Amino acid sequence: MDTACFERSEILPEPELPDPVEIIDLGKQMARQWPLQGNAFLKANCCTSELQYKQRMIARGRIMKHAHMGFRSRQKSIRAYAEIHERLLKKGFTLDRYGICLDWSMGFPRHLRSEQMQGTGLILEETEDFVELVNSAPVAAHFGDFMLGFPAALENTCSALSAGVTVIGNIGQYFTFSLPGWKDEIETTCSTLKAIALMVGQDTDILVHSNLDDGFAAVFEDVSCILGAALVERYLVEDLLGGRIAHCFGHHFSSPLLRYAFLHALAEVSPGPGSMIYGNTTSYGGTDAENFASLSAYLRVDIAAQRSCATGHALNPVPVSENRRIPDMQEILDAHLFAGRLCDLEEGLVPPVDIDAARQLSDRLTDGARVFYDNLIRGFRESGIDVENPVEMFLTIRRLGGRRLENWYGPGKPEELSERRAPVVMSDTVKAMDQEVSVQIRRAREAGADSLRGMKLKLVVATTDVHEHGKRLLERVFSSLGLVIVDGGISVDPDVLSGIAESSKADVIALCTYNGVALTYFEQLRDELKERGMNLPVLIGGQLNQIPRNTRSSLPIDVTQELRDRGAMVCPSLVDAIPALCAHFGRESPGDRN
Ligand code: B12
Repeated sequence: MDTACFERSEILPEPELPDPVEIIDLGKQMARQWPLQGNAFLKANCCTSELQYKQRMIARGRIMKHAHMGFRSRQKSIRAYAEIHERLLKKGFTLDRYGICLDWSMGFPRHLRSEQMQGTGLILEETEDFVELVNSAPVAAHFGDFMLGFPAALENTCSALSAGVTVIGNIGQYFTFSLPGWKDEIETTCSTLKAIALMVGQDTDILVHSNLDDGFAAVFEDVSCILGAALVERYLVEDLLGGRIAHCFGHHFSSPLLRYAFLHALAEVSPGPGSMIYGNTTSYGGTDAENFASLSAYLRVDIAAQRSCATGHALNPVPVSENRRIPDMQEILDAHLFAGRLCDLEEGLVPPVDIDAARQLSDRLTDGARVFYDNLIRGFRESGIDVENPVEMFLTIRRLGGRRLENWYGPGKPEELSERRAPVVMSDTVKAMDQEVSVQIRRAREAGADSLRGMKLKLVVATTDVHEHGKRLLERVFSSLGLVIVDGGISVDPDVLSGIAESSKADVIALCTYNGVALTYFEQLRDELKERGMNLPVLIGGQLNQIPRNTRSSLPIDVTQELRDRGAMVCPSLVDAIPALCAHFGRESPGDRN
């Protein structure tokens, strides 16, 4: 096959890129100044790293547990770190690790942080703050969000090592996440590579974590390409940088067979212990009671998978409030009590999947992944990329993005009349999205969407952050309802979005927002539009909440009314856009007739 799919100069137009040898040397030299320190977890378990601890747990056949925590307040996080562990212990259950969900403003270098738009996560100002948090209980700390992959990668990694943290990520986020207003990809790349080199330069094995679902797993339609991405990341971290990778996956894996088979396939292609297996968060869409069923469904599979193939991935029972907002302490505790009890009850039960079918699926995944990996390396080489240069490799993968990588290097057969390939193993995200599109089209038509047909309304669809499923849903539904769709971008800044709306002569903006920045973002967008003399209707949906600035509150609060007061067309669900559009453009919707 012809694998030279792009010109080097299109993707790497810089006349010169930083020298990777210098970057790696600098990072490694810093290890003397920033050596790994001890902490409560390492001391209590008499181990040098979480890797050593994981290997011990694998040998003992004990399944590890992970709790993700992301409160804004440092004091509350410290309390929760100690209390969740203690209360579980009293009930006879163990918690092995906490995932600390930093705020996205933490991705910015320290001196720029205070001016940034804040999300909902934890802000740790100084190294001492990392140290205090991590020593609040003898539980391993995992720092994976807004660490590697951001301009502050190096300074955050220094702080984490000083707190005795031995699993740091997140390579997945390097490839897909952006910070508002930050355009310097070279600085981001250098900081990330230096941070990895600093980890590699330690006397102990520090695991370089990657959450595949933060990376391309959300975008790829073919699961074998997701596994292929794990192979590529392993090559980057282990072969090029001399580190050790630990993968995580799970948000988008809903089908029991696929979830189970993927773990086995991952163990085959990337044998080092994994970090954690993330809860199937995309299946949380209902009430708490409904979400408990989702929790149970994926935990049963994960327990069975660990019993048949111990990989050291810690199970992550996600609290059932996940789809409403950041879970509170009691909700985290409840999910863990549920998981602890379920582990006991599952003892001796047969796995909830067909083992032979899982084995076959796992083989298909590994075969497809290897084709993806080989195609990508060959294709990059043929396009003039130095595949042994980590700066070039990291930047090229990030700049090409998931769609092109999958369409060009995927193992599936190319489809006629499209750039896509038929997936070897179709992702659960695609299946769920196809179903949701039909449901939403039907509901929208019932709500009177046909009266908008023929108007050729031009709708710019954008997201304020990495969450793009809502955007894709809107694009597909509204285009089949006869609207003209303009791509407003993912993680797009308000000034850029207003520019797109102006140049495309759009009639409406549809904005999806999830990161707890709804109000600030909307205000900035409205100001930008005003400056351009535009007064476009803006539909907005997703997670319409925010932590008010200068507050002691740790959880975001709903800002629906504030958005309405400022003129936004708030849409709790997609179908709410129909009466709003009908009213604005003077069309009658069925509701008007009642
Ligand atoms: C999938 C997911 C991810 C994926 C996203 C993958 C991708 N490329 O899209 C990944 C794993 C990458 C991810 C990352 C993060 N996530 Co997330 N994620 C989710 C999750 C599970 C689903 C969101 C989703 O896509 N839903 C699918 C859409 C189609 O459904 P929906 O939202 O219900 O949409 C309906 C309506 O809302 C409406 N709608 C939505 N938007 C719009 C817009 C308009 C105009 C209209 C008309 C209608 C409309 O239409 C739909 C149909 O009716 C939610 C939790 C949950 N279960 O909901 C958390 C969640 C949104 N994430 C959250 C967070 C905090 C993050 C991170 C910041 C975590 C971190 N620290 O790393 C990062 C984001 C980093 C960044 N740079 O932005 C929080 C947000 C918290 C809050 N605001 O209170 C949530 C709620 C989870 C939680 N409880 O902590 N996430």
